[in-house]
Amino acid sequence: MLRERVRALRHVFKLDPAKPISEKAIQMLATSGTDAILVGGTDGVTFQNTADLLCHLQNYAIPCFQEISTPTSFVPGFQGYFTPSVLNTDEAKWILGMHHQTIKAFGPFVPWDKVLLEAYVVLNPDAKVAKRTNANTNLQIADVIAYAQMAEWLQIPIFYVEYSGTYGRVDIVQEVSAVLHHTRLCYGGGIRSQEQAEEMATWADMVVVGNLIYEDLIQAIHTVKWVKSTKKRGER
Ligand code: 1GP
Repeated sequence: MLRERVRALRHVFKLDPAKPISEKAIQMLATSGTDAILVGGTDGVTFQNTADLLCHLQNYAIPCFQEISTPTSFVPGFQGYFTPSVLNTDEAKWILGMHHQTIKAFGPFVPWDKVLLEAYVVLNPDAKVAKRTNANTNLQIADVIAYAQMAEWLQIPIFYVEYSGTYGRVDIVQEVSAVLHHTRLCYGGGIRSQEQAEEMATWADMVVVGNLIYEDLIQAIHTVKWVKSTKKRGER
């Protein structure tokens, strides 16, 4: 079951289909020991560039999931699909509006047993995703905790603290960690060093590394061992 598989994810690389990447880099990522590769991005994601990337990834045994940002980029063949719902926006289309339109258009083709909802809280105001979704990033810790509690109450399997492009506040991740019992806590954003990887892995169930892949591939590969050798505090 997909929910069970997600529980086993500790380190994940996020690949953006709109960014060029070499075959050698794909091989290094797929054989790095990471638990999965998540394919998705904010700009320029198409059916074609996602399908091309999946085609290369399928040469390896690594589990691959697609994070669906636009309905038309849905590509069959992934082991699972994550659909983001941004909780800290007032624009309903980024919460569940896109899901509604997608189901209306493609409902009979949705592989429901392979789709999981992700509750996002977007916290870097400069990130493309924050601007696109008009996210309210000016939040107190209490707001983020309340969003996490909503995710838990709604039985959303993943709560994603998203700092895409910048390293986030560990105190927020730590406090959110304390209120989640069934929902998995995912952290992504700005991980570039051993200290950062270990710090976030101490409180998050799942750590996502994205931009570093394109900036310093070797350092990105190192994050796998840094995250996976860190024991999460209060491991469930
Ligand atoms: C992006 O959370 C991921 O959606 C990872 O963030 O690209 O900053 O590593 P970075």
